[in-house]
Amino acid sequence: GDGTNVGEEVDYTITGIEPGAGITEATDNALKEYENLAGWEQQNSSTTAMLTALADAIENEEPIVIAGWSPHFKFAKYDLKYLEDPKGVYGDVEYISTIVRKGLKEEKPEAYKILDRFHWETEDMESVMLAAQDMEFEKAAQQWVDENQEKVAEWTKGVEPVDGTSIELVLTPWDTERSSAHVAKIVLEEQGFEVKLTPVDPSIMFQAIAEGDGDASLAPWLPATHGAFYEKFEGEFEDLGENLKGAKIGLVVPTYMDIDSIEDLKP
Ligand code: PBE
Repeated sequence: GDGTNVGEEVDYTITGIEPGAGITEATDNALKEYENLAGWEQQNSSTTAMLTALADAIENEEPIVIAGWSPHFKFAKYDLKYLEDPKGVYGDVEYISTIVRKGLKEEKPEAYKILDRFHWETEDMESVMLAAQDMEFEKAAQQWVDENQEKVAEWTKGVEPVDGTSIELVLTPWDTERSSAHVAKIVLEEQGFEVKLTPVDPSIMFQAIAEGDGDASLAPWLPATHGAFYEKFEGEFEDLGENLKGAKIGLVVPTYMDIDSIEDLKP
């Protein structure tokens, strides 16, 4: 087909994820910005529901338009493509940043040092996410730590062990962030910290760090995905810079769909 009836085929619906996700807000913006999306809707429920709908569509080679992101196993499992986004609503390449509460550097300098150094590659995160398909995140993260002792040693070099100092890491409820949070937890625990992981929505994550309810988060996707939340609390937390490069969000379709751009989604 030439893509002219895609809208009708998918009932003018973008299959989204949780209402509180950054990508949900970006998709709401896309619905406003692209004139050709007039009359389209975003359906929000959960990542699990989106993945089920995607699996069903692919099984039947039916069209589907999802709110998608990478790193994520769906790209390894299925043939998928990002739709071009000529208006740049979803931003370009994203990075994941580490933010900490003000005062952490002075109060828990050893944790600060480790968090400041924590960075890894897309492949590292993906290997934890893949392993976690068959086991708990705790185990998958432990496996990564065991296999990457050199990298971990770089983060902990010269850091004095502590005796049960508590530290709270705030994360968002997606596998990318479960991976980084569990790896950081293990590394901090090996240094004697007592680590609590608290999953919250992206908007709450920035607020929690700004208000000092949590110590740190490895979960902000920037500059676009969580950019609005970031700006709202800017100056009220410390940004330690990227811990992973090369993330991305956007509208995603199976490669068998004969469209390339968001502008090919017809009203
Ligand atoms: N995500 C994964 C999240 C952040 C990590 C892209 C689904 C979001 O807030 O959209």
